[in-house]
Amino acid sequence: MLVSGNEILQKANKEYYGVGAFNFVNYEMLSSIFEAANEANAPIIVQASEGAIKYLGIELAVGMVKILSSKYPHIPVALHLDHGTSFESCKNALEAGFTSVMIDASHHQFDKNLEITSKVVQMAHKYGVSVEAELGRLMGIEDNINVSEKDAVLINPKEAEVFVKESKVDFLAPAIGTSHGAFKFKGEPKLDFERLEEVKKLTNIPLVLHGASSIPEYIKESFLSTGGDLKGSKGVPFEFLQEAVRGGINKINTDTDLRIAFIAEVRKVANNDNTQFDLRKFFTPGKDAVKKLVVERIKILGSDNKI
Ligand code: PH4
Ligand code: ZN
Repeated sequence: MLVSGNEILQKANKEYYGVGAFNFVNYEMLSSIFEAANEANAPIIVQASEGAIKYLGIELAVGMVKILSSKYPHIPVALHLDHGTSFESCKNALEAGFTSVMIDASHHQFDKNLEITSKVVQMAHKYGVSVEAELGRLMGIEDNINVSEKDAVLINPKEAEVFVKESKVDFLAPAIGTSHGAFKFKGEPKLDFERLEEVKKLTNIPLVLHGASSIPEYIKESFLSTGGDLKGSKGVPFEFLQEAVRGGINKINTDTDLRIAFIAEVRKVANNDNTQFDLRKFFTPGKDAVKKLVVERIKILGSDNKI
């Protein structure tokens, strides 16, 4: 059933588990995510970025989610706008049927971010739609970074407290050292868990981890074995995800892992049979790989059997 993000994440916050938020850009990715949620008996968030919406068309993005959620009526699903860049973008999404939106004004100064976020919250709450905002910058932190450099990049817990109180935002994405894509850490993976715990203590709302892909060894291997190149790639280890959930993260964004898993299978088919041009022969193994990966992540986050 299509529900608001709040319905899914307030429960996760109370019961201390993490819900997977998976990006989709086509039917294959989306249906694999639903199949995985069904297998794991888990609530799920499916999310589309502005780029995904442009690629698919907003009607199709919403339509596919509605059709799939009526196929699996027992699964609580929220359709979330990922990294909405403006009030208009959030308005378009909620008018089209999204049940959750992110306004990402984190590149602005604190006051401006607060002003834009508050406006979106006022509008979205009239529709019963939940809102996510972000504070800090999504960037890896190196071992040799000093305190003031770190403070300039990562979330400030005291600011987070004021931001949440004044904006009435439902979920907050704190920058604690993750970044998007396949190359998250130059040295050893490192996240600021102390800062996370401080933010949770002061806000007590569901928190969101962006850039949470793990690039598990078997997915990497699968991509490399087909002649792909992922030199220097590094993701967020599974134990870090679990520590983040213990520290107050309830929504975990994953896109890169799914892309790599899917494309590795497509590459395999292309390499193994250069006469093949039946799309289904390429996409079926891709879908199976994505489903397996999503089930695995749901279990790591602890949202399996939470329906
Ligand atoms: N996201 C995904 C952003 C995708 O414009 P676009 O469609 O490329 O945007 O918000 C994440 O946090 C994903 O993190 P990941 O890269 O670690 O999977
Ligand atoms: Zn993100």
